[in-house]
Parts: sequence; C-alpha cells; structure tokens
Amino acid sequence: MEALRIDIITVLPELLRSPLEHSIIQRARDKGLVQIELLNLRDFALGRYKSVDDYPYGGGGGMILRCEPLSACIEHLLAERNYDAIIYTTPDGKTFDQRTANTLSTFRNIMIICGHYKGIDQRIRDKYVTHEISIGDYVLSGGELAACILTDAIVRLVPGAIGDEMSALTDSFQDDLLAPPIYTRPEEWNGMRVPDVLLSGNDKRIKDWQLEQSLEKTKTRRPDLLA
Ligand code: 6GU
Repeated sequence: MEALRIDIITVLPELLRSPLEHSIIQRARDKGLVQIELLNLRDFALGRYKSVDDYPYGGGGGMILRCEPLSACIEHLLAERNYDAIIYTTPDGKTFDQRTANTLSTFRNIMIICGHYKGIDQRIRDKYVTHEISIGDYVLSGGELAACILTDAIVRLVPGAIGDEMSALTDSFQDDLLAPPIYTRPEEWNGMRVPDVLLSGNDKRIKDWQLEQSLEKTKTRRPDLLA
C-alpha cells in the first residue's frame, strides 16, 4: 500500500515538529505508513526582507499572509504530485469531525495550509483550497495547532498505525456513540470494584453491557449524536 503523504505549509514549522514526532504518529512515520513534510513559508518569500505578510486592504488591523509566497510554495508542491485535498485551517471553516477524519485518512496526498495572524489572502482560498476546516467554535492564535489535531486524527486511522487493529473501531464517535467506561488492574482500588460483567469472560454479556453504557452516556452527554 502506498503511504499517505501530508505536506504542511506554515510560518512556524517548529511549533508543529514535536507534536508530530511522538507516539502513534512517529510510529506510523517509522513504519513508512505516512510521510509528513513541514514547509516553512518563509523559504518561499521574495525580496530582501523575506516578507510573508502585510496589512489588510480596508483596514481592520492584524496581518494577512500574502499571495506570492503561499502561491510559490503551493505551486512547488503541485509540480511534484496531485493532491486529493488542499486544506486551509481557519475558524470560519467547516467544523472537523470523525467522519471528515475517516474520509481524509483514505487519501494519498494531503496539503494543509496553516492560517496565521488574521489568515490568508482570499484569492489563495479561491484558487487552491478544496477544504476549509475549523476544529471548533473558539479562536486559536494560529492554524498550526489545528493542523496537528487534523494530522493526529487522520494518521491514527491509517491501517497499521494502531497496534490493536480493533482499537480505532471502538473509539468514541466512530459509531456515533461515546465510548463506555474502561478499567484495568487492580480489580479493586480504594474500595471501588471493576464491574463484575467485565470479569465474567462472557463476550456477549460484555458487549451488551458496553453498548448499554455507551448509549446511556451518549443520551445524557451528547443527545445531539443520537438525533
Ligand atoms: Cl483551524 N484556526 C484558528 N486560528 N482558530 C481556530 C481554528 C483554526 N479552529 C478553531 N479555532
């Protein structure tokens, strides 16, 4: 199987590096399941001052990432391969969810453009971007952390990334239900016992109990998921 490739364009590559070099993501990279490249937008800046941003027309404060370096970086990548998705991380995008993560995890080449400061020039969105994604209704200081979150959610779904093959299938949200309570040793801790059913060895009873717990938790915490 061909690896998934994710190219991330950012003005702060160092902010992304460490979160993408640990745990499941690093293991997936080591196994050759996924290739992640960080592109420093500054390397595509023109002129003596290597400027990547400028003031907005019409005022309003804040800085905006300019067209020319973004376009130069995107065209550099497009010259190498076709992309199944060119994502822009922005609070005015569509809210990210498990369904979108599932879809993106089946892609071969993904480009992520991290918004920064006030964002990027609209013309880059119009010309190149295929997916505008927000990670929730709050404002971050840049799209870098959002890009890490997208990457983490996508990479762990790539077949082979998670050791226990069943594990990703039993996540919260994967079947539109929240995950049931989970326990490990010891059987009793501080006077609190692991539910008997989990010690019963009866697979059918355990599955039934977990589903019942999932339904109950979803009904009280996230009734919107059941609607
Ligand atoms: Cl993708 N970017 C920024 N800057 N803020 C956000 C966001 C993204 N998603 C939620 N808030």
